[in-house]
Amino acid sequence: MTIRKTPKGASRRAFLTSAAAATLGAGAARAAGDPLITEIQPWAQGFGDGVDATPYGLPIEYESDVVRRNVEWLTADTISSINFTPIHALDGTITPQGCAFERHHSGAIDMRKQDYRLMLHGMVEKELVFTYEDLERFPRESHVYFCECAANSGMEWAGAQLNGAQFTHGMIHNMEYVGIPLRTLLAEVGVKPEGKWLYVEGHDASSNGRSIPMEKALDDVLLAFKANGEALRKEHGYPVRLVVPGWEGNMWIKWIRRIEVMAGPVESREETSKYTDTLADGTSRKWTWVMDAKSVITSPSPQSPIPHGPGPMVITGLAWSGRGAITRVDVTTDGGKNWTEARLASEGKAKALTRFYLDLEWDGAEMLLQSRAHDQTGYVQPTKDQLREVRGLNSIYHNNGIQTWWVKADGRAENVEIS
Ligand SMILES: Nc1nc2c(c(=O)[nH]1)N[C@H]1C(S)=C(S)[C@@H](COP(=O)(O)O)O[C@H]1N2
Ligand SMILES: [Mo]
Repeated sequence: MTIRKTPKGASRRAFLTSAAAATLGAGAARAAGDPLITEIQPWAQGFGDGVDATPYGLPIEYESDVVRRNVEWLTADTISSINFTPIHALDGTITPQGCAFERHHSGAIDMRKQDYRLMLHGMVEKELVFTYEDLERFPRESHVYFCECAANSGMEWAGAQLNGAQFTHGMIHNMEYVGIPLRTLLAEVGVKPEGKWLYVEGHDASSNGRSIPMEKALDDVLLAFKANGEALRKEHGYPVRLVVPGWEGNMWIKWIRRIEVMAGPVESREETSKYTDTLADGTSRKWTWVMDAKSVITSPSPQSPIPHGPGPMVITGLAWSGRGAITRVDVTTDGGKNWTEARLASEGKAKALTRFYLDLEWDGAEMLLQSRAHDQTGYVQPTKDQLREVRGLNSIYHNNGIQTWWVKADGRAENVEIS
């Protein structure tokens, strides 16, 4: 077995300092003589903050490294750019909006609900413009869905590159949305028989226009205005965004401005020169909408080393599929020779993140950690080499290959590939 390490160079600079700063091999504190046990601490000798101190709370200062981060060399400016969810430091499945990755083509715009308008037009019986208040009067639904940018793991096609699950897999978030099924609004305007596609655009300067086939629009697409119980954050499309479950993030139009019913697709920039997959023979495949099953171990990982010696430890990660629910996740500690079925924290939900755990008695030896997702269609997450056989080396988008972390005896982990 060959281990291919992350190349030293520009990309290595993205490696977070939290890994280096972590204390390795520390033992559990003992009660006898531990002042934290035997002495009354300052926080027990006075009062804490009153309920008026924090009208809207932020994470405690000791968690201040759990933030979105950028990869500076990736984009020329921060206006048309992306940042990454700190998945290495989160647990459970819901991504707090405050640290959920952002992707903008012309920056996050500032818009008041009063100024919001949504136009439905084209091949419809009656063209209509809706205000935010209008939208609030339609029956609502609530669903948890992941949103993954098609470029997630895109920097890893040519080999192990970025040292951290945040950077290799952090173009993803998973939120509980409240919104109106798009089919409800389409029924309101009345789609003419020749209307087979939608063209959807945002209010931002980029507009990020995309074509969506009518079957998907009538199936599970939502016009969402709440995420994780509160209003969408500005970065995620306040006041209204499109939620296109299981499909690539680019189609999840933020600050949605208009929906045009059309006979065919527009073939806009975002679905021709971008978000297509260049195959081994140099041709490009378009309409790769569904995000195939994928998983990653979030801890241990390069930004989340094992902070203790041999003994009990928790391996954990995330799995998801745009085709339905995750039914099983396997974990290997020896680079794929032996696989153990991980424990799903709760039953997989369709098109939503699933948390998995493997509770391990670690012998202290180095490990080649991988996870492999299975979804309800029977699809099994491929290795990176299996993907390359079909896709070649010139792809950017839709990389759902199996990730390897090389965990050393001192608990540190590195992004590698094995063959
Ligand atoms: N209006 C508009 N919608 C947009 C974009 C944009 O730049 N403008 N970016 C798209 C892309 S490429 C992705 S991956 C998702 C990201 O959603 P997020 O910023 O909430 O993470 O939004 C999509 N919707
Ligand atoms: Mo994206």
